[in-house]
Amino acid sequence: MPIYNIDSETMPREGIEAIQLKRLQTTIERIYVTVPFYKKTFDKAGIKPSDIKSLDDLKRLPFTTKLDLRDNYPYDMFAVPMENIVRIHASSGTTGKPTVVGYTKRDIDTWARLMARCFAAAGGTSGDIIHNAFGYGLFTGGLGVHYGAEKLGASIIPVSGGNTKRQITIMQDFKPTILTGTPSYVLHLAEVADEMGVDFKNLYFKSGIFGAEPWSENMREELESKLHLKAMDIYGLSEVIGPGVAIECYEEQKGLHIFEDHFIVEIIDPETQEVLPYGETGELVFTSITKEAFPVIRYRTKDITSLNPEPCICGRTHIRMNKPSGRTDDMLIIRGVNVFPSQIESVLMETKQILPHYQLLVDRKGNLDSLTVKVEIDEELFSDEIKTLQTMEQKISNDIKEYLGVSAKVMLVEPKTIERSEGKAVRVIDNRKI
Ligand code: DLL
Repeated sequence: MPIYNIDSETMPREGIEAIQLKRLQTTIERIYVTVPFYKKTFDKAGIKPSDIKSLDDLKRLPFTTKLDLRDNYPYDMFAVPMENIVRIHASSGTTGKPTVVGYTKRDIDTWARLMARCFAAAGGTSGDIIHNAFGYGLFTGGLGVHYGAEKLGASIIPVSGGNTKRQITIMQDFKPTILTGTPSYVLHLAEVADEMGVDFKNLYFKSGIFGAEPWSENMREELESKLHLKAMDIYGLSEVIGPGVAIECYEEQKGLHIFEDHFIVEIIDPETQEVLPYGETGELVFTSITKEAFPVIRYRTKDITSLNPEPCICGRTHIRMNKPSGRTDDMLIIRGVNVFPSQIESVLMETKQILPHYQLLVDRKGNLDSLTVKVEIDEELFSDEIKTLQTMEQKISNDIKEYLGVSAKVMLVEPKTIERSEGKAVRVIDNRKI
């Protein structure tokens, strides 16, 4: 058993819940007196810290949203004085001001331990060399992974995103065994390796830890066969701590184990805000119970998934979340049909000769929405007759209609014509919003 698979990951439900309740009560008592926002919202809901007597009482507390964080920009949600803050990160978001998060020394240590546990779950040990292609900076990916790798005692290569050719040379020379990055950037790494005549088969990777954006099961197959490694999904968000909230295990790769000794998870119906039972799909909500500087209570993530409480073959007893399908604000509504980019990805990748690079364009003419799916195909096919391409476009369009119920125009394009990202991919261009 790896050193970081500590007892709390395998303890029976009652044990986890007892820890959660104690930590929740401590957090609520503290923030009631240190964060005016929470005092105000708890008072408004008529709840005092002493009312939290069981985990069920969590339901009585109000939700926190991104808008609340924006209203308290930049530091008003912090629960400690600025002299105790040692690190600040921010997530950009698409509109308006970024969301700012702070960490105390102890928070940085908690985060590093959580990330070390992620590595351990993904098969990592102190003997591993980790090639970290997550971006370093205000984004939590780079530094979060970095500190976790050091905590594990592994060797970290802080390459960050970009400078892609040099990354391939580093992979050949430094012999890293674990690769971390966004799935879209990692695919670009594979593409550049191919151009350089480097086959991942001859590199040294055993595990890949990919996240920060949704990716489908079909994308996992693509990544595993191209990169010759086992691909694990990692989930997290700046507001909750960064990467290290949940990860798939090496043994099963099915559902992401949530570190429940640090976070309480709920799934709600995004419309009615009612808490949903295990197995039902809805919006993920997190409460942090060990953070000092920036605790969040019932934070609405906008991420859509479901929970699975079954213990895993790896021995972990923590609740698993299924792979998120996307965010409520990324969901496209095309002529009344709801569809996530990751669902389109799944359909696209069922077709041979399609490359895993695509973009969705949404337009509105009059009152009618239209969806165009631009996807790259391999060179050989692209030089085929127009008629062959048209038949293929029609077939994919039919598949999308059949599986997802949405009409889409499919445009097959030449390889490398869709812009590559060094971090999170831009999957949707919504011209209705311009
Ligand atoms: O993306 C933290 C992170 C870094 C996670 C590295 C994993 C690896 P933010 O930039 O604040 O933080 O973005 C958080 O990204 O609410 C999801 O919508 C999305 N996201 C993160 N991980 C996944 C995943 C980092 N595995 C937002 N699958 C979240 C799907 C993901 N979406």
